[in-house]
Amino acid sequence: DNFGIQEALQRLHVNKENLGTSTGVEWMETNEEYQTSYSPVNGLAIAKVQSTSEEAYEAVVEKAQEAFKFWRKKPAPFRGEIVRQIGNALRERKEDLGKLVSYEMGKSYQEGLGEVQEMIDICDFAIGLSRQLYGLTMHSERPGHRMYEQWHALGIVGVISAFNFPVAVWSWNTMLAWVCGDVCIWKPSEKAALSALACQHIAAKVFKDNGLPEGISSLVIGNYKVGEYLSHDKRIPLVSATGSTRMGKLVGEAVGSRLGRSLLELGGNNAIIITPNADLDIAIRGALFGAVGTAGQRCTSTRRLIVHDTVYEEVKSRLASAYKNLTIGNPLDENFHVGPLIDKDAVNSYLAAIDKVKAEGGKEVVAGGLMEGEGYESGCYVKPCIFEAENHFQIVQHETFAPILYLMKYSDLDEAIDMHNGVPQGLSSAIMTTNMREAELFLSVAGSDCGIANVNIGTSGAEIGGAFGGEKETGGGRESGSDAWKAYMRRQTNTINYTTELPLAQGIKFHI
Ligand code: UN1
Repeated sequence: DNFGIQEALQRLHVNKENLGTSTGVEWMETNEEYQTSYSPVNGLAIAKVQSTSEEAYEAVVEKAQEAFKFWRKKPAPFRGEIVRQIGNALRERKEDLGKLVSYEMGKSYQEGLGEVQEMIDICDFAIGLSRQLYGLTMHSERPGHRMYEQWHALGIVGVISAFNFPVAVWSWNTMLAWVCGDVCIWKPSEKAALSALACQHIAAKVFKDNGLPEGISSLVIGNYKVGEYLSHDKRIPLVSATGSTRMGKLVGEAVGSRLGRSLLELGGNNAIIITPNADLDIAIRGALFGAVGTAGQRCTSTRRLIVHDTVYEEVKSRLASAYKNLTIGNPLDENFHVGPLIDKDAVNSYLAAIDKVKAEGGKEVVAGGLMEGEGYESGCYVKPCIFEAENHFQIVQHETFAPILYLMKYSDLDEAIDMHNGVPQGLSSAIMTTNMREAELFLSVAGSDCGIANVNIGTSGAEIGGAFGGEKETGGGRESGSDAWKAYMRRQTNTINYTTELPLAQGIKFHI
């Protein structure tokens, strides 16, 4: 049984004719080598895609520039209407796309569906936003003058996305960018190019059905080199990049050196503080999903648990028994909780991290290791594991994209907050407590230093309505909800004089 994946691929038009580089419905032959997409579920090749050559990239940017001149003049609510149609097309393809995401990158089918739901949600958000791209009006200090600000479309937005959320993160960026009047060039992770191809088909059909030109939605395929085309290109005013801190620094530096804008959503090292006043049923469940969901491959995954010494032993033993009940296997089969890691490189990083934490003095609570035997032929399935560790361990300071959880003990909440903040990353965080003072301290300026701080829910699974992103090495960018749209527009301050005088600001006198 293949869980209907072949049929889903057909319906999503993921087949041999999809070459890779696209400006919409048009696909470009590039003479570059093909790369094969393998599924970590069973190790089989799914399909081949062709990398984008420098010439093809040039053609894409030229089309995008042309399309921008057209698209920016369309009223924003019209652009919202196009996004509404894309949202509806995603509703129709939710199961198929969820399945492809699950098969291509290994998250559970339920999480694949959840990811497509995030796309649908951001479409709805963007539609409303298309009538709310508000600027402020100001009172001028000069008589007979009016001041206001307006937000204009920025231009071409480059979107570099990661394998772990191969479709949702693209949609957070593009749906907002499109209603803002921008056009987008997407470079998906080369590890999840097929999910991107499927999305490109869905969006391109809507653009075509509405008689809109090529170049509003473009796709380029390849490794970091193709990402470099985007980050070095002066014609791209904004590059939004999701991925490792290492990658983000390269993108940020390249874009910064040409004084472009970058929006970075990079690594996390997310912790949950469990206080003596926690509802432990909720705390255990929140920590469990946070640590093992998506096999620990979310940037919001829970990597550290900082537990008060009075509840430490109970948390440890309850977590250990919960881990015993986890089932590991084919993510398309809903009987399994945990799917594979993305590839063998990820498995090697996971194994190396386990060696490292042991070498640094970590104590095993739940053992890790590679799964072997029937159903695990891809070599990508690993056991979620737990170690008692210390916050200053090198490996604890580092984001390992795998289901490894570090347990730590504290006795005083200020000390716990110091430990919590004592890592280079600053994405997501949580406190488990029913005590108002503890919760408010954690959310205060002296509390969590992360972009996301939760009470009585885990670190992962943010809703699209809030701004998503984090501080420090997470890169400082904010995507998705709230006023994250402002990153995709340029602000213009306008002063209009409707008198016959010409008074100068600051009362300066200048007469001839
Ligand atoms: C990511 O891992 O890059 O909050 C994004 C979450 C999801 C998004 C994660 N909504 O876990």
